[in-house]
Amino acid sequence: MSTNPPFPPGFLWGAATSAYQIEGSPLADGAGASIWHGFSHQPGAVANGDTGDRACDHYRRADADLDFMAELGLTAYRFSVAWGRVLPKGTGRVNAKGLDFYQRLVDGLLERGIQPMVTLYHWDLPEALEARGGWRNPDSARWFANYAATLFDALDDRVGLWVTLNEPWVSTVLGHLSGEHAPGRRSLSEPPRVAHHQLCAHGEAVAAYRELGRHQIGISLNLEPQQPATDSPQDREAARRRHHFINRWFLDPLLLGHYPDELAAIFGADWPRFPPEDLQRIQAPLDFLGINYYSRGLVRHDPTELPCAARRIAPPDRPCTAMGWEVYPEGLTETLLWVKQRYGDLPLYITENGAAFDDPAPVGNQVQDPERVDYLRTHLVAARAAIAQGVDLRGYFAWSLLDNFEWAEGYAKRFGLVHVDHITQCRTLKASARYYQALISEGG
Ligand code: IFM
Repeated sequence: MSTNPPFPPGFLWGAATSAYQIEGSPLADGAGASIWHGFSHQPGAVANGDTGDRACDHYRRADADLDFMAELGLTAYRFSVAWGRVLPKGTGRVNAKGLDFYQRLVDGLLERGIQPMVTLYHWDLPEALEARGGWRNPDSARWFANYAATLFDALDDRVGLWVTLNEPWVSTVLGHLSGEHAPGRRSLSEPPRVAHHQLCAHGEAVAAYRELGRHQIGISLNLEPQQPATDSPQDREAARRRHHFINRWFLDPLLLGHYPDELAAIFGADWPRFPPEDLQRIQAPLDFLGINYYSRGLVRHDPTELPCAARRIAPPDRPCTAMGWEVYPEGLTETLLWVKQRYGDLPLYITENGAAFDDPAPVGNQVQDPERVDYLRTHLVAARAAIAQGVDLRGYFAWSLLDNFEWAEGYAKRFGLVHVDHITQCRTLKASARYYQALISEGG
């Protein structure tokens, strides 16, 4: 039995989702298409040819899903807004019907005593903006801040927690370097600018929030400790490079006001000189930091794997999820402590943590997913260990509420607490949902 103290009073017990992954009906009620709509319709872009056209049909079943959240006893729910539902062209005219969907969602949460945490951008840039250069265009910062202001105006009277961007590292690297995600670009020179413009967009949105908003705003980043696969100096160096690339690329400018010098070495001639006034905007004080934690990186030196010459490998003889990611709960404690030690005492939320497993089909209204129960349990123990060592952790959001559209993997990978039959749309609470429900009811 653990001797760590319990979770602090007011700790948020949440689950998270994102718009394109669950909503379906991507063009309904006047919404403008997103880059993920276009990308997923390209042959071969997504496993099995899956698209978000139906997803979990949440756009039409939100009320029923709200009831599931209430049944689980969630005290918070993190969802994202589809930019193109609110501004079909990305800028300009507001689509009242799209905005209304989120108004009703927020009201439905509050009626059930669930606090909304709203993410403004979870990778679904309007296609109309991609046609204008997307995140490669420096104007994207202004586009985003105007969109953010529309939502602050409409919802800040009821929304207490805002997240500007979700995992900008992923949308930069998978979207513009490896091409595995929308908009499917493969370039070594674009990512530094794409990342910088997303950071400027974040900074401008925070500035807009300080004028218009009354609550709290932060950003969610994917973080993972990087460890060498062997003791060789080459692998140790590779792990260090990957650490700068993944963990410091966004955090250093956000919290220290400059990029790590190592990035210039990693990107070489592709690393631009950025205006100092941009870095000032990016460093706008945050109310909290959201951490998305899944695994660690076990790293091998590999000169073919650019830009870091480092490859993440699947560890032999260690449990892995269906994504091939090692189950490594101690990395969550390490990550939380590293953030505290390097960047100081910022309030933190775990805005995503969870695992895909090949769950069995429901039998008699039950889905047995013991590996996910264990994953949640061990990661919550790891979170509690960090709290015991002084980390100001304010909440935990399981990824994900529902089995959903796992980007390039389509529907094959299931992360949900709630099983979704993607043909009938029938929902079934998994054993992990029951576990989480019991845990919440006992205050953790
Ligand atoms: O499904 C994603 C989510 O959209 C962002 N964070 C990681 C999850 C699992 O891959």
